[in-house]
Amino acid sequence: MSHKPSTVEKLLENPEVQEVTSSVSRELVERKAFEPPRCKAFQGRYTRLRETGEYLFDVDAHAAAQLPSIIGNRVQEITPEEDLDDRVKTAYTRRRNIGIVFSGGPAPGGHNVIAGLFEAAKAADPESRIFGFLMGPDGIMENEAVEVTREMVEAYRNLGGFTMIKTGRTKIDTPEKMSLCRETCKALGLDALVIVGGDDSNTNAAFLAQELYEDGIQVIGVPKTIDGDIQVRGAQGNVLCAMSFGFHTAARAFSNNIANLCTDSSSDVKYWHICKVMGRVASHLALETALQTHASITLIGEDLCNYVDKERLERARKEGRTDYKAYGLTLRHLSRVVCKAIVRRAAAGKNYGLIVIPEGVLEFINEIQTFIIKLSKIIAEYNETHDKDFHTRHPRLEDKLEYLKNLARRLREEGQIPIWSDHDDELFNDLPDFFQEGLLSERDSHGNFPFSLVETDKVVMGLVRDYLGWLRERGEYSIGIDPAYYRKVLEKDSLDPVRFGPALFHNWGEEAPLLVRREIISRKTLRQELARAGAIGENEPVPPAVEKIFDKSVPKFKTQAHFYGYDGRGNDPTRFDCTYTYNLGLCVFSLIAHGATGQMAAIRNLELDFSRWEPIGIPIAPLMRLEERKGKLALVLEKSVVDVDSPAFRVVEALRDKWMAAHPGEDEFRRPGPIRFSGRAEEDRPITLVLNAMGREDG
Ligand code: FBP
Repeated sequence: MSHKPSTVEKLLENPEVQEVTSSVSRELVERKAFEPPRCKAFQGRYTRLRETGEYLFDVDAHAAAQLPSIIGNRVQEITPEEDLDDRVKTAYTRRRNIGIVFSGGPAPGGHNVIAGLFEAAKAADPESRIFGFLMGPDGIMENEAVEVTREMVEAYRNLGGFTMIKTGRTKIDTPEKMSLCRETCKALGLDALVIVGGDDSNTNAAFLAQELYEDGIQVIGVPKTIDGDIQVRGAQGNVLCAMSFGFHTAARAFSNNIANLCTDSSSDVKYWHICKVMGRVASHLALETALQTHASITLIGEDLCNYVDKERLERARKEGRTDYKAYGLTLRHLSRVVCKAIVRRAAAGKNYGLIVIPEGVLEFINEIQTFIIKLSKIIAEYNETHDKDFHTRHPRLEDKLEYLKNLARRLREEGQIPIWSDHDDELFNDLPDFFQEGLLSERDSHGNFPFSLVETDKVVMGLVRDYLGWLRERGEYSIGIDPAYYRKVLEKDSLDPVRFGPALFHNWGEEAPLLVRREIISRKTLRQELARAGAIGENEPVPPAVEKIFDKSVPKFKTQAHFYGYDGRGNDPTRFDCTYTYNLGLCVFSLIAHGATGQMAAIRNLELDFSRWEPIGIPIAPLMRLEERKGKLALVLEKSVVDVDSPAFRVVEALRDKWMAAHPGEDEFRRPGPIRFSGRAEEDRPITLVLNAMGREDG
């Protein structure tokens, strides 16, 4: 039935229709009204900054040489103050211009960093101005900025994304780019610049702090990334920053979706859902997802890479040699780990489940990591020595492969130690096209490998499928049959279960799910084995009920692939992230107001109850290490990967078998539910933090 236009117009004028079609949902109204609590340090009129020598760092000599003005920085503690002496108060409350930029991938909570900074700056002096640089670091270099207003702050308060000023991934890594930044800071009369970003962006912050030191322009970093890999400890192991912001929200968002798949999977019982989750290198997001959902299998790269192939080692030992290739993770081993779990669940009668694969797992696989490093270096060297970059000159996969083949030949002929040998070329050509394409993808401006573009799950699952096929041929992969069901099916056709049971199952007589004997892998072998055991005569057909049981034992391995990344990254922040980021914004202002530079704003005790949160400034320069980037060694802020000795990992390890639920009973899936903004159901911090806090003496 169609409505006349006049009817539709009337409908659109109806207030109820307007309400339900408005972009302002009820959830949004409630979200915006939330006022994140201030931690104790920010409940006074002012704050005080105290340097502490309590925390030591292992300073890298290169960092000391390249960042001399900020290498001696110490941890700064922020405490509340009702009054300050005149000199400090004048500095604290002076009018300031502060620039802020988002850098790298979006992370829920960024807008609240701006909100906290804006409110603290305006409270100190209402004339102070905050400028938001547009589209990431490019905005600084091109002086593309907007002045942040109270309306803008209100419009984006507690909302996800970096929508207000957008973001970008440009690295400020040349003297020319540094000069452009200086020009912009001077043109806007900036007193301070705030860089909200991950390891690479905080690296940018440290170099800019050094560069702008003489100009008196302060630079402060803020730990952002859903990957959760900015975690800072002092040399004695004391936790200074337990987690970057955005991690909790992304993990909760992924977990809600994955938990829904757990429900679907255990209802329809026919699919294995393969869930790749973001996290460029570190598996923190996968670990938290495991804790949130209890998925059947969760791979953790940092754990798997410690693998030692004992059989291979033993073989070599007997031959009187050491086989170094026995150490470390290979694609083959990874697929075996997954297969083992699938086979165990199948034996328990469960031909379905959830596998969580961190996108960065490739980084932990020996052979792939070698390819990533070699190809990054080859591409970087090519770009440095040619007019056109590698990808423009070699647009198609065939062109790239041709280039690599010629490179291997040329290096062999020149007698050089080859970065790309004929052997590399052969191994690389054995990989599927889509995977080759992924490994040859364009690196970002920081030289990072784009893990999110590689179909890691497809590679791993391809191998899993092949290996399962092989196991099936050997009769080692079959679905366990419930003994009661077996009896029922046979008795329905007036057959004696005891006549067929011993011939059909290798564990006949047990109460556990019954497993078809290994010799029986087809209807043909079924007939042969039943006849051999005397359960049927030589020329007698297999009874349909027995065939039905056999068919039921044959696994069909059906998968559905999912990728969780950008969706969680764009989610509106949890209350934890809203509160964390708002306080980070307040912390940034305190650091600036007390003259700090080259520091990263952080909250100590984030893993404990909110009442114990303590804002601090962490010196960035002493955290820098030399790492290979774009084929060269460069100073960068070290990424934190999952610590396999941490309580969070050890708990997951201990419960792994329980969550795999390779038994006929109920699955152990957990339903974290959607992120809730109101009510008491939402947890107040990531489970990873809760567990890791238990490992702390003061926890
Ligand atoms: P940041 O470290 O910049 O926060 O980004 C993290 C991340 O979301 C990774 O998890 C992912 O691999 C990558 O960004 C994706 O990058 P892009 O946005 O360039 O596709």
